[in-house]
Amino acid sequence: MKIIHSPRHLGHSGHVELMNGQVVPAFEKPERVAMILNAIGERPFGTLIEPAAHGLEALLRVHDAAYVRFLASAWQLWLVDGRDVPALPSFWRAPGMRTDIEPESIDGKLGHFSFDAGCCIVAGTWDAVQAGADIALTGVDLIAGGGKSAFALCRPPGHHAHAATMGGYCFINNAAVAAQSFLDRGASRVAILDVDYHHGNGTQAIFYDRPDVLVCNIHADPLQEFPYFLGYADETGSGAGEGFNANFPLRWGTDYAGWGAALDAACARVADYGPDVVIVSLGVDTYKDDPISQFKLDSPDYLKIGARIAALEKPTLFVMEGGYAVEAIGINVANTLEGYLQR
Ligand code: Q9C
Ligand code: ZN
Repeated sequence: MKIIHSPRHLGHSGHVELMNGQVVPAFEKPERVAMILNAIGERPFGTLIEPAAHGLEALLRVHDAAYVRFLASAWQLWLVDGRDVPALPSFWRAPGMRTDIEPESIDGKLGHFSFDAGCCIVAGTWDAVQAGADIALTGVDLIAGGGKSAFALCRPPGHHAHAATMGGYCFINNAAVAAQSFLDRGASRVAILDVDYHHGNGTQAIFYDRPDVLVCNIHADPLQEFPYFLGYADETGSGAGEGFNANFPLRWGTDYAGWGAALDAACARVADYGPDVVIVSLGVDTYKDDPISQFKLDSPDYLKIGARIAALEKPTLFVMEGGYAVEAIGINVANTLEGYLQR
């Protein structure tokens, strides 16, 4: 399996986030990728490759032009306002306020284009985000060219990002960009299977009214967990997309018995759909010792996840999302890929 990686992710490093009423060091940090590379390097997995540059065209198929313009310019605008610490949003609209105006002020723009304070922006953020999208698109190249599988080692993650909104550590929705790119290259049906602990609200929203992308999400119940305001079981798609979104919310404390049953149900939906390609939004924050999560999966369980996905017998692009137990993230990712390859 080709592993697509770029050191440019190192340019993005959020300094802090808010948790339990406190400012704490960011959980989404560069060490995550280093640990994954270490674990993969210890197994006979195939080759590490660098992404090819793809430009912004494919991003603009999924994201609003004004949002992409904002991401590309936010750090410079923040500096112009005299600050030299990382940028962070802290103002959001309430229902009833104006949504049609992008403020001039960088603080207003940060709120306009975000839904939480989970996305720090530093000097290297936009470059890292572009590299991440190039990584996903290089994975599309490999599979569109006849490859059976690939692993897009994206960082920062993407599945919380909407068409014009960052949040949950995510800026550009790498999985959504890849899905649209498969369609643009001739695929007629793409399935996205999101196994990250958190609901992939951005991915769901981007494809919610469309039948050409099936989105299946297995995640912590939003009654209990971020992103709170999307990811419920009654969200099944709208209009032409009705029936092409499936959510499997699970309560805190779920172990592999419960989680694996949801994976079987989600995989049955994917198989029924008959996609040309499967994109796996691969988060391993379902792990028992994840510092911000409440599921109970153990490292050997990820071998089973990989094997279950392989049983779909579809070309498969794995796209990295979350996972914050740095000491185990590499083993858990490598186990997923090994389970997939060994079936
Ligand atoms: N400060 C992904 O896994 N914050 N994003 C939770 C802790 C949001 C996770 C509270 C977590 C976002 C890609
Ligand atoms: Zn997550």
